[in-house]
Amino acid sequence: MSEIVQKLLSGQRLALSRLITLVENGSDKIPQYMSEIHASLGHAYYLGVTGPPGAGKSTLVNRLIAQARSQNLKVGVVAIDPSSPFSGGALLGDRIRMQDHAGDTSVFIRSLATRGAHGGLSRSTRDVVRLMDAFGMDWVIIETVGVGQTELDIMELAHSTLVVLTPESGDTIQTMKAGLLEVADIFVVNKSDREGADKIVHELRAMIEMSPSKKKWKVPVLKTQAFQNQGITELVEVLKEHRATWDKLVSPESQRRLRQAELEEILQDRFLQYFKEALNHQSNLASLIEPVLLGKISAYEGAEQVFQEIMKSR
Ligand SMILES: Nc1nc2c(ncn2[C@@H]2O[C@H](COP(=O)(O)OP(=O)(O)OP(=O)(O)O)[C@@H](O)[C@H]2O)c(=O)[nH]1
Ligand SMILES: [Mg+2]
Repeated sequence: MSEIVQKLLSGQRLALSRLITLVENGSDKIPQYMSEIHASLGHAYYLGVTGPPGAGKSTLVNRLIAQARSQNLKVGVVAIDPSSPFSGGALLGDRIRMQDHAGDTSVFIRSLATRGAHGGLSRSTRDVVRLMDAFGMDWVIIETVGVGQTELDIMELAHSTLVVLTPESGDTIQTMKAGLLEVADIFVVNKSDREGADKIVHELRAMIEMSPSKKKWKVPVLKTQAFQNQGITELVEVLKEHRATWDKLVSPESQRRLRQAELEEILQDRFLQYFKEALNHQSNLASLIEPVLLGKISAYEGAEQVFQEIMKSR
């Protein structure tokens, strides 16, 4: 086993930090490291927190960290901004309002920058979350901004997903209906000190009632005021309940599907990488794609010829 992974498994923060940087930079060592930590996974509770910009997600996460710490649990946080994958960590730093826990060695907060990471944001996030799990975190919280497809993909990773909305989120709810229902295990209407909170709560409950979901879990809708620490203990209770029922909610088939999807994604990348390397070394491949680059034949035709050529030469 690599030295850095040994250090990670023995709880050294510097190793965790370095490994996350390697994920961000798309290091070719990562597949090996992920394989090495595989047997150490499965301890942590993965909690996804998503919702529109400024809804109060980080403030809420800050409160959740405090709750977890009061039970002496170790917490890792990954904050992601899919809308600006090239912004790096600096800008993201501003988004994080979890400074209360900056000096706590049982809390590790990291904004995820994804410069050059292959396989996209959801893969990098998955790897970072697993590193935190292997490190020994009891909770790993994943904060993403937005409620689009990227967030949905990322949230597949979580045991429980919180969708944080505010009294101003009426339009989001109307336009995102199906997506929100698909992703949310729990709705939180934060900033409930503001006018219109009850209206949003009713809208969400009506939407949940009407959805033909076969879920064994009735999605709760809670009100919070994260900045005042209101509604947080209730939220933690609901999270515990969801976690406790999780085994019954998630079928082995859906777990298999997720793993298969991950496998296919990795294989797809491997094949693409193989093709790109082959292109550099085999001039016959370069001449096969030239007509595509010139626009003379379709990309389909060129791809088929390349595929046949690669298969033949193996
Ligand atoms: N009125 C009110 N303001 C709140 C509440 N919770 C958080 N805020 C404020 O809302 C603003 C945004 O909070 P954040 O926690 O940064 O929100 P966020 O969803 O993480 O924001 P992004 O990560 O930038 O999308 C801050 O000024 C908070 O102080 C609340 O319950 N009521
Ligand atoms: Mg935030």
